[in-house]
Amino acid sequence: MGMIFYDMELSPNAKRARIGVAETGAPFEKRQVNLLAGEQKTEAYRRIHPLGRVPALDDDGVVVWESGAILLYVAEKFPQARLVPRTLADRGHVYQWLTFGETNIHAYMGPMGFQMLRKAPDKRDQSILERGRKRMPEVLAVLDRQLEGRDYLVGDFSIADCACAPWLEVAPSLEIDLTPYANVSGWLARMQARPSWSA
Ligand SMILES: N[C@@H](CCC(=O)N[C@@H](CS)C(=O)NCC(=O)O)C(=O)O
Repeated sequence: MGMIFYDMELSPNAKRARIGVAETGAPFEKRQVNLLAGEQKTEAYRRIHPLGRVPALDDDGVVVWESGAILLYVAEKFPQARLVPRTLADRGHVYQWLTFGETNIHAYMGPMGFQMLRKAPDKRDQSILERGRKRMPEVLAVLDRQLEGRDYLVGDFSIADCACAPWLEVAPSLEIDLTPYANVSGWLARMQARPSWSA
């Protein structure tokens, strides 16, 4: 059966995991889950992901969901892809940025994306949008400092980059300006140039 990746083309969370899966070079089948039609909430799909979300990975019956967990899973399953560094110190830093992608980037941008993309303008919760726009400059400044003199977050490309970059691609549509963060913009362009970005 191989790997089946439950996906949604436009979802930054799905993209975080999809990049890592694609970087392994192993074949995988993408199955689109139509979030706008509510397919994620069907009984059948909840047997894959009990919360009814994307992404999820089914690797020959081993089902893993949460994009960070999928990234860690494929990094361990395909060591030849070198998705995590060799030294424990560097791996510690990769795990730090992997978690940062969830607890800082997705934590603000995920709820903003939901308001902007899924709700009519007059139904949007402005407090969620304001909170994100207030907090993201600090998050971006931290990323920008980390990327000073580095091509990727922990030196070589790793799952940390997969976890952090996809949400930033949609920053302009959430009225978050990336132009003050030149290192972040350069790194995002490097990520977008990798074949896995459009896998
Ligand atoms: N922390 C989860 C977040 C997953 C998530 O929120 N996915 C969104 C798409 S970006 C989703 O499936 N939403 C559908 C819904 O909640 O109905 C991860 O990183 O996998």
